[in-house]
Amino acid sequence: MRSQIITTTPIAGQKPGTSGLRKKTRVFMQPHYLENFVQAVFDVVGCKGKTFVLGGDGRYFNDRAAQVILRMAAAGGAARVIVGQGAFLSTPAASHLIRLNKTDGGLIMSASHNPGGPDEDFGIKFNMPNGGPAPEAVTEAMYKRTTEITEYHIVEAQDVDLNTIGRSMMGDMVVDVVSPVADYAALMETLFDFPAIRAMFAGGFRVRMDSMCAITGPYAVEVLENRLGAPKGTVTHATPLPDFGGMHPDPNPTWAHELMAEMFGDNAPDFGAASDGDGDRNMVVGKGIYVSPSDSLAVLAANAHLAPGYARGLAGVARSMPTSAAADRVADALGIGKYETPTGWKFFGNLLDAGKATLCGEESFGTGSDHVREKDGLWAILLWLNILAVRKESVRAILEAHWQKFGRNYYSRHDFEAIPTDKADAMMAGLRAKLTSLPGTKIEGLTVEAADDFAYTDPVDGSVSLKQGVRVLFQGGSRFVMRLSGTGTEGATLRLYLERYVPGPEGLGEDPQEALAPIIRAAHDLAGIAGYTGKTAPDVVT
Ligand code: VG1
Ligand code: CO
Repeated sequence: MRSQIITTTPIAGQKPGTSGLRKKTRVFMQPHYLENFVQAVFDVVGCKGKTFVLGGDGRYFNDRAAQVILRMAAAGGAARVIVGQGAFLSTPAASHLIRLNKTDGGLIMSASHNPGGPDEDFGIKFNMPNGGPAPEAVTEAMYKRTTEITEYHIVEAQDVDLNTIGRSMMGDMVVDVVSPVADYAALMETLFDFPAIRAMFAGGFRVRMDSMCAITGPYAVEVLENRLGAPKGTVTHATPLPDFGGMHPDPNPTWAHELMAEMFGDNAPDFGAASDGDGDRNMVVGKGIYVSPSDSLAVLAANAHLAPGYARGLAGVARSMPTSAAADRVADALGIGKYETPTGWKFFGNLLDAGKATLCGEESFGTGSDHVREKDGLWAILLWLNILAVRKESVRAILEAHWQKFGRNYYSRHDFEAIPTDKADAMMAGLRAKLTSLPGTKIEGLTVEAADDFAYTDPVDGSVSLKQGVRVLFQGGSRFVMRLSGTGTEGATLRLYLERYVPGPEGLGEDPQEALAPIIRAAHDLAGIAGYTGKTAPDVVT
C-alpha cells in the first residue's frame, strides 16, 4: 500500500480549547484542515507501532473523518486501531476502551455539546494512554506543531468497512471494529447494583431518558431497557443522527426543554435524565424538581457508598473552580480530600491517577469517577438510580434532606453568547485590572472580601495553569466567577457563575434566581457586562 507525502502549509487557529479542537464543520472540511491537525497529533504523541482507539459521536463528517484518520494512522505506521462500529463511540466509552486495551491513546471525533451538521460544529480531541484528555502541555505541543507543519502522510486505500464488527487490514495496520456499547455496558454492571435497579423498575418506578439524537441512545437503550428492564421507549431520541435531528444536544433546562416539560407536567415520571452529543454530560431531574449539577455532585458524593463500586468509600472529591462548594461540605463531613481545579476534565486526570480523588464534577453537567478518565453521563444517571433504589425515596426528598444536612449552595450560571471577541477580551481585561482595588468595596448590600484570577498548581506534577477565571468573593461565602468559554466556535461566550450559601434550616426553598439576585446585579455592575456586550440578560441560564 502506497503512502503519500502531501505538502501542506500551517493553517492558523488550530489551537485546542477546553476540550479538543472545535471549529465549524465546513472549516474542518477544507482541504488539509483535518489532515494538518491529525498529523500534528501523531507528530507529538508518535504513531509508529502504536495502538489507538477511534470513534465519535456520529455527527456530520464523522464517517469521513474516521477514514482519513485511519489512512493517516496507517501511513504513520500504527500497529492497530480499535474503532467503534459505525465510527461511533461515546467519550466515556472511548476512555474505557483506551484503558481496557492498554492502548497508546485515542482520537475522539466530537464537538461534544455543540450542535452538529454541515453548518454547525465538528471537533477532534486526543486522549492519553490513561484514557483522559491530553493535558495542556500536550495540546500546546500539538498546536505548536500545527504552526510549523510542512507535510502529512496518508496511504492510498479504499474505505474500511466500519459497519461490520471484525478485523481487517489497511496495509500492515490492523483495524478492529468493535461494539461501541458492549465493554462499556459490562463496566457499568461491575459498578452498580443492577438487580436492585431492575427491581425498582419492575415495581413501577418510571424513568425518562432523552438522548437528544446523539451518541448515548444505543448505550442507554442497551443498559436501561435491555439490561435493566425499563419499558421500550423509555429512551427518547435514541438514534444518533448526523445533525442530531436539529436538536442542540446540551443537557440543560434550556436545550432539554422537552424533558423539562415532561418532568414538570402532569403524570411526570419519577426520574428524568438527558445527555449531550458525546455522552459525557448528564442532567438529572426529579418529578417537578431540577437538580443543579453542583448539587448532583454533592449528593452523589454523599451517597456513592450505596453503590457496590464505591462501597469502599471515596478517596476524595474534586470539582472545577466555578462549580459550587456543595461537594466540599460533603468531603469535609466525610473527612476525605477535596480539590479545586480549573475548568475542563483534563485537570482531573492526575488526581484520579494518583488515587487522590474518586469522584469529580463540573457545574457544566459533568460528573464522573475513577472508572474512566472522562466525565460520564450514563454513569451518573446509573449512580443516581442505584442510590434511589437503595434509599427508596424520591429525588426531591433526597435533595431536600441533603440541604437540611449540609445547607444549600444556591447556584446558577448565566451565559452570554456570540459576543464580539474584542469586546469580551476588553471586559475581562477591565475586570482583571480592577481586582486589587475591589476588596472592601460595598455593593448591593455585599462586601467584597477578596478578588483574584484563579491559578492552579497541579498537586501531582506541579504544572501551573494561570488565568483560569476571575473570582470575586463576598463576605459570607457568596461569590461570582467570570471566564470566557474555550469550546465555542463563534465569537466569545461569557460565563458568569453565581453562588450563595445558606446554612439553613430556614431559607432553603427559594428560587435560585431570586436568591442570587443581589450577586447578579453586583456582577453586572462591577464587570460592566451590558456596556461591553450590549446584553442585559443572558442567553442561557442553568
Ligand atoms: C465547557 C464547560 C466545561 C467542560 C467543557 C467540555 O467549557 O464549561 O466545564 O469541561 O465545556 O465539555 P467552556 O470552556 O466552554 O466553559 V464537553 O461535554 O463540551 O466535552
Ligand atoms: Co460532552
